[in-house]
Amino acid sequence: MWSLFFVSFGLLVGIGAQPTDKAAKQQNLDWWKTSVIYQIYPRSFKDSNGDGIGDLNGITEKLEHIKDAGADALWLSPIYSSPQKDFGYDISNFTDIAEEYGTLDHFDQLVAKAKKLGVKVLLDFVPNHSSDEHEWFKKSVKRIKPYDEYFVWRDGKIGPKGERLPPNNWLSVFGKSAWEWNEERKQYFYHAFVVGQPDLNYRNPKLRQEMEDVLTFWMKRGVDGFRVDAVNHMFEVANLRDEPRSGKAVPVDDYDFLDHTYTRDLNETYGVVASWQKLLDNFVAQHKTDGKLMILEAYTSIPKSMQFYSVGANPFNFMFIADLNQNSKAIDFKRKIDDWLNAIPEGKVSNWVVGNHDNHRVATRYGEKREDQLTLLSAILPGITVVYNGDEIGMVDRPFTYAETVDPAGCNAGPDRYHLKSRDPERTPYQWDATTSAGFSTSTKTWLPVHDNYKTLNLAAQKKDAVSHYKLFQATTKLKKTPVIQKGRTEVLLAGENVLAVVRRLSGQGTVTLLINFSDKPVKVDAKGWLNIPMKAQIYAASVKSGLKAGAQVKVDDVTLPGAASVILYSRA
Ligand SMILES: *[C@@H]1O[C@H](CO)[C@@H](O)[C@H](O)[C@H]1NC(C)=O
Ligand SMILES: *[C@@H]1O[C@H](CO)[C@@H](O)[C@H](O)[C@H]1NC(C)=O
Ligand SMILES: CC(=O)N[C@H]1CO[C@H](CO)[C@@H](O)[C@@H]1O
Ligand SMILES: [Ca+2]
Ligand SMILES: [Ca+2]
Repeated sequence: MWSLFFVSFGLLVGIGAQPTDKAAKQQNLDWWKTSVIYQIYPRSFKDSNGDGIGDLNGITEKLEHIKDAGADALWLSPIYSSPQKDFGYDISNFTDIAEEYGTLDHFDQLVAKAKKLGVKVLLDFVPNHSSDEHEWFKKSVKRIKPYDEYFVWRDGKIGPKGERLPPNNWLSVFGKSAWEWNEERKQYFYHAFVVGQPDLNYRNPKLRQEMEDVLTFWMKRGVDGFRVDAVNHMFEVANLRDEPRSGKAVPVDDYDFLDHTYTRDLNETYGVVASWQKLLDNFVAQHKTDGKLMILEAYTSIPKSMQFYSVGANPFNFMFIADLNQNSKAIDFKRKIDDWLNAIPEGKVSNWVVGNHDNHRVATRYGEKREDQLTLLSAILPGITVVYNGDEIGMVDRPFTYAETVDPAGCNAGPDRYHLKSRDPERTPYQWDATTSAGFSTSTKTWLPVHDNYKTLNLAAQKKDAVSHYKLFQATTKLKKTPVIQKGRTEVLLAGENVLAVVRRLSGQGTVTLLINFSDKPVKVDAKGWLNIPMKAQIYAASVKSGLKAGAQVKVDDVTLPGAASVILYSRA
């Protein structure tokens, strides 16, 4: 049924999908418009040499999987030289590879194979901070010019008893003061994240030039763009004002104790982002390459996100992580999606982040019954889908004890609260098959333990099963390549109190409709009456636990949706 259906559906793929003008064909300037970006967490993806840690050669070995899943691009979480205090987000050389991950040659081989497969490669760019083991920081400590000004240094305050105190009350994202005393320089340095991640000083023009050179270095090595880490943390106010209390009931050294009005979302950020975008665009113009994508991580409000579009960049849309969850109702989804789509400036591309390495896995956040909901929703909505490795097979969080915890966010929170902060549960090794360490490593000792459900939950098994999360994922990536999804009109509607509907229509190309049942009980939907979609429709794809079969004909004015089910219908008209 599946393959038959794909044959007929496949006929539609490609109609109108070819760029008409010749120049656009040679230089694909906005290849990301309806793409699927697949995030790889290198430490946990594939270990090629049996040391229990994922590496570049492991990724290269498995690149066909990205292609097979139907993703257009991969984004690598940091692979740079690093003492790994924050697992790669503490970088000691922005233009070299971490020893345990491989070498620049291995990187070049990875990029070459990806290009051959037609998969774009995005890197994680981490501008806010370096590692305290970076040469710049070592020189900054010694006040060697020009490095002395590369970081955010301040004198301490003198307390009532003559004791030394940090310059102000600012807190680190991972808890406790954001200031660390340096005995050699006799000053405090600011670190928004862990102590080993001193913040870079973007008020220094030389530092800004260095970071632009980093972007150019990687573009010359063939990367297709960057995912920019923690961009809204780039600037802090120069006058170091204390931040106000949030009023939240959390410990005084918890990040959420304060409102971060002076250390986040400063408007100087947009100027720097604009200069990077220009650098990328100039590179593309000069070297006649495909477009370079810059996509920004900023957990912030819609207006502040939209401001990034106005300087030519793309902000991540985190609504499925930050604003919505398994308790949200159909109307909550509709409102949030409408807010975002209505705010996006004309001609800009939206994106939908399903999961990442900083948040619980989507299958855990949304629960067993609803775990496919976001796969279908992100596929039908216009724009880019961003998925985290393992989500395509429905991997779930692994519970950790405090003793097993290695993530600094968890360790800093202590034994009573680590489970609220730790990101280890969503970072366990990828489950390839039922062999040793889930096929991730030949070693039984891996940097994080493998989830013990790997014998049944793994990619190899899901490729064999007639119905699986993986098969469903593949169906949705195919769907994204159809003209109706690439160009069709979008309507986000309710079809009764508990049913969210997304309808995409393109004249002559058909109608694609997603229905999500937000109640756990079956509901009957008159999709004809509520949504005015054509009477003749079939099921294109449905959530795994729904029991609905792809290819089955549907009576559109009388659809029965099983409890918690999500289903995509396709009509030719
Ligand atoms: C970083 O690595 C590069 C190799 O790409 C090397 O040439 C350079 O000297 C290193 N820089 C620092 C500051 O250690
Ligand atoms: C940032 O905001 C301040 C105060 O609102 C304003 O004076 C300044 O011009 C703004 N800077 C930029 C780069 O927009
Ligand atoms: C989603 C994401 O990549 N978050 C990162 C933000 O930055 C901090 C510090 O670099 C990392 O710890 C997070 O993983
Ligand atoms: Ca390894
Ligand atoms: Ca900063």
